[in-house]
Amino acid sequence: MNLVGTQKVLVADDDTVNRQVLAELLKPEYTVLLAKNGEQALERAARHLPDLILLDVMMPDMDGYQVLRSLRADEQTANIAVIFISGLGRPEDEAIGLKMGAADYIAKPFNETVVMARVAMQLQMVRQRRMLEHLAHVDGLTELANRRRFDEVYETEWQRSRRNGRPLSLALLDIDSFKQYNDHYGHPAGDRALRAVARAVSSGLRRPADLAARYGGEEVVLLMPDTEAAQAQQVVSAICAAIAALQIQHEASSVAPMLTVSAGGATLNGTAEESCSDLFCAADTLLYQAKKAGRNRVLWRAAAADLPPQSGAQP
Ligand code: GH3
Ligand code: MG
Repeated sequence: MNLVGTQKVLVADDDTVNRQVLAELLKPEYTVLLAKNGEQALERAARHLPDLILLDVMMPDMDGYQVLRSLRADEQTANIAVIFISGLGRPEDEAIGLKMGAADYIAKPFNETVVMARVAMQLQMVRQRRMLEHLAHVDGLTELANRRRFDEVYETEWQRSRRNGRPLSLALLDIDSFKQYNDHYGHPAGDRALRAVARAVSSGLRRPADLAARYGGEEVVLLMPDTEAAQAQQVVSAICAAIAALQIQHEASSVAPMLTVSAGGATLNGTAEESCSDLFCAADTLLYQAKKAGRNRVLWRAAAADLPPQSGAQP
């Protein structure tokens, strides 16, 4: 997500001079991409996902209105902000553009200072919207994804797995004797430990599509699309071992002298008749069993037979 760094502006205009003038104007502050017709605009928009498009209304073959409709029809480009730039200066034309969902409308011949001011304002709004979306999806303490984000992604990934028959692995990870940790070291130390655990979890994930979310107080859920049970179990075991290797002292633990975690996991075999809540419950049951069996271990349903029983650090 582009929360920091230079924002990208795509200028789509069939007139070479207009394109050049706008490009020169914007270049000192933004990364500028150019398109000379509607088709090119759509292609560049899909490829580069600009933050804003300055879109000429009158272009041969595909006009700006058609480009905007196509952008909105594609999930990937649907939310890109668009400012129409048009020689059609009548209020009715402006109204059409705005009704179609354009963020703004600038009449030609344009004033450079006004263009820059309007572009800056739209890009500021884009930044603010992204920041709000980001905050709505992230847990404030651990900076992992939050429960809401997990629910959204889980639903999508579960559907995808059903559609393409690929496996989907899910694990629940819970800190051992964390209540005692808080009681012994205090709540602020507990928060620091939780953040350290979250960092270890994030660094242990292998693929961009993997997701770690804070599910509850000291419980983290891991979602690994397109990952077989054996592979997922290895990833989770490595994460648990990495957490123990942090050597966060835990004198009050009945399990080990350092902070440890337990995990339960399950893999949806793409073709099996299983709902997403069944898969989640399976992982939860395995987590419960891992706790009951003494904690500091990973248990997996349908684990590959050739894997040895997994466990984290030994006391
Ligand atoms: P188990 O090994 O069975 O998981 O035992 P536990 O003590 O970890 O589990 P329990 O459910 O009894 O206690 C969870 C503790 O996690 C209690 C709660 O104070 C602590 N906790 C939950 N969220 C936070 C948090 O945000 N910060 C801190 N410091 N502690 C938290
Ligand atoms: Mg716990």
